Amino acid sequence: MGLFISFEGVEGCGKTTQLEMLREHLEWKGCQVVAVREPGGTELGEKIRGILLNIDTEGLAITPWSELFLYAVCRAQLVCEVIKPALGENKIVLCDRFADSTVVYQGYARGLSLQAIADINKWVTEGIAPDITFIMDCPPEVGLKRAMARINNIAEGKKEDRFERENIDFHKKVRDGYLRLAKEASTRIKVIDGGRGIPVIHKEICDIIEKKLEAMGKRK
Ligand code: T5A
Repeated sequence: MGLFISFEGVEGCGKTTQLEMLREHLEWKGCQVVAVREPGGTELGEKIRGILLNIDTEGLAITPWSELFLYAVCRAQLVCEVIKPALGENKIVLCDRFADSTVVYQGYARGLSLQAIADINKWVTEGIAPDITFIMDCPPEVGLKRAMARINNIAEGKKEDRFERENIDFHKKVRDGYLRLAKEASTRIKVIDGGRGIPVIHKEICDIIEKKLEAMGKRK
């Protein structure tokens, strides 16, 4: 089997930046890499992503349980269509958010049943879990500031998404939820200080992955 790595954290914590840098590094080393994001990564998932994140669908009044199941649909499709086959072909899968996001956002922050979320995740992931998860940890205020600065810088018409509009208490619950998960699964989850410069964080992540690949006897 290949290697499954997920990136998690609060809005604007820098996980997409680090995932792309790791992808480039691994491809430069000659590894076969598949990079995907949640929600999304499949045709169906990208369509549902539009519903879940687009501020223009606010009028739909998506309930917390509906939200949970929409994320679950995206995950089921992504696992079956992309992640499982890629791991079966011995590839390295980099995933921008995965099941932990549902535990933290819909569980700890929205307050839905953690047991129900665990059960749903078990079904839709077909038992596949990341080998390593990087939580890019930073105060939500820092992440939201970065996310807003990016919105102000790019294409006209790009707006904040439904989650970026949540109040600061919601985002604090998300961060606390991640740190709690990290304590519960300390072997799999690596908490990375995301408040530092981009290159320093990249080096720390590469060092961890190099060690993992060495241990797996896959160093190229
Ligand atoms: N969600 C998702 C759920 O509620 N349940 C679920 O089950 C799942 C899967 C996804 C949303 O869906 C929710 C969580 C999310 O709210 P999204 O658009 O994918 O929405 O949003 P995010 O995952 O939060 O991704 P973002 O793109 O907003 O943020 P990232 O990936 O954390 O940050 P990144 O790398 O894009 O960087 C943001 C900005 O900061 C700069 C970058 O250059 C960029 O401009 N930056 C830094 N600046 C200074 N120092 C650093 N170290 C920096 N790193 C990056």
